[in-house]
Amino acid sequence: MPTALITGITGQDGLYLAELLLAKGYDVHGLIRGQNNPRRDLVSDLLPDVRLHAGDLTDMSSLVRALRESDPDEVYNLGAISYVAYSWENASLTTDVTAKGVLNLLEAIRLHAFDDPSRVRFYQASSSEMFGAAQQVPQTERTLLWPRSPYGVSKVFGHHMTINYRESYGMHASSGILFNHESPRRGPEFVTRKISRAVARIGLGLQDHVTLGNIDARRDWGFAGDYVEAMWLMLQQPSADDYVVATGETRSVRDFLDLAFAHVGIDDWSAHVRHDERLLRPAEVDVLVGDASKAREVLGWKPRMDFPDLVRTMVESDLAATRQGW
Ligand code: NDP
Ligand code: GDR
Repeated sequence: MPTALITGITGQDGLYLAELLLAKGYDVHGLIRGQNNPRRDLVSDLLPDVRLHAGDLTDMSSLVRALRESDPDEVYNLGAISYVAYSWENASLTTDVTAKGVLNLLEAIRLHAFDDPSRVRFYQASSSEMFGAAQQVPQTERTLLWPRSPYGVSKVFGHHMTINYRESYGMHASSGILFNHESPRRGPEFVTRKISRAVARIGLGLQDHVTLGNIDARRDWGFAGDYVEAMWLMLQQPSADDYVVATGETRSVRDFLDLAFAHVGIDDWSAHVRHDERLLRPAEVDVLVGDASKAREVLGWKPRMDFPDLVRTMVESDLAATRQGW
């Protein structure tokens, strides 16, 4: 039975990935931080077979201990401060976790598997935010990186460190450059879930409006459940590499609003959406769209859920949760 250790197991992707690996017969371990993490019960209730290890990406010895206790064949580094807007307010902390945390984990693997570091396969959660203001459209694995936030800069560090450890020590270290992916498990701070939750409440007459920032921003949005499959596929390849994972279609926040409100029978949403310029970012990423040809050709990966289905799934899930009083 292969063994996997997942950092960020309490997050959206961590939950989907753990489910996928358990279904494939893996022994799944997760790193969990904090003395009283409110999401520990969520993981234990949903995935009772996952074994949790206390640890933090900023605490190197906790990573070494988690590796010793789990002795994994595969490590998926999904842990990060992942909210771009927050990364300006806590730039130094974001750098400690999202950038330096990657180095800590790579070093911990090297210490743990000192005889042969390539025996532990490593996945790094890189991001389309690394492209930022890149001029090339669509973005590929070769596109020049031009990050626009402390989060994006931190992800560039982690991305290059992953490549460097592959090249320096022969580690099987792969980097998935994933474009935005969403689901009913998406954190409520991200724009898609903020909208789906608000639209459900507005549709049920419990709320009047939602306040947003830049609704002209365009993203390449896919479904998280599809994207964790690409992570797993990367670690099954004979050699490690970097892959863009995306749908190839770009949509605006306005497009998301159109479909979400239509789902609750509101065609003109203008009275229900307010603008607050405090929600604008110091530097915005205007348009992202990925070219996932390499993932398609080498990994045989393609997204299954399209944009309208994604919006519908999220709004329906929030309608059901709101009706049940969650
Ligand atoms: P989430 O924000 O849902 O989850 C982040 C996870 O990181 C949580 O489990 C959180 O744990 C954990 N974490 C935060 N700080 C630390 C720390 N100091 N040490 C250990 N773990 C920590 O993110 P997603 O699931 O959406 O994303 C997973 C990864 O993929 C992230 O690295 C993200 O940056 C990256 N990514 C995500 C994309 C997306 O569209 N979702 C696209 C591209 C990349 P806790 O519960 O304790 O806070
Ligand atoms: P993003 O996701 O920054 O792309 O990072 P987010 O959903 O936060 O923003 C997407 C776009 O929507 C605009 N926007 C708003 N965003 C939020 N959160 N709240 C608002 O009220 C709002 N109004 C408009 C933003 O300005 C932005 O242009 C996500 C994260 O998961 C990262 O960790 C990941 O690396 C990238 O996706 C790929």
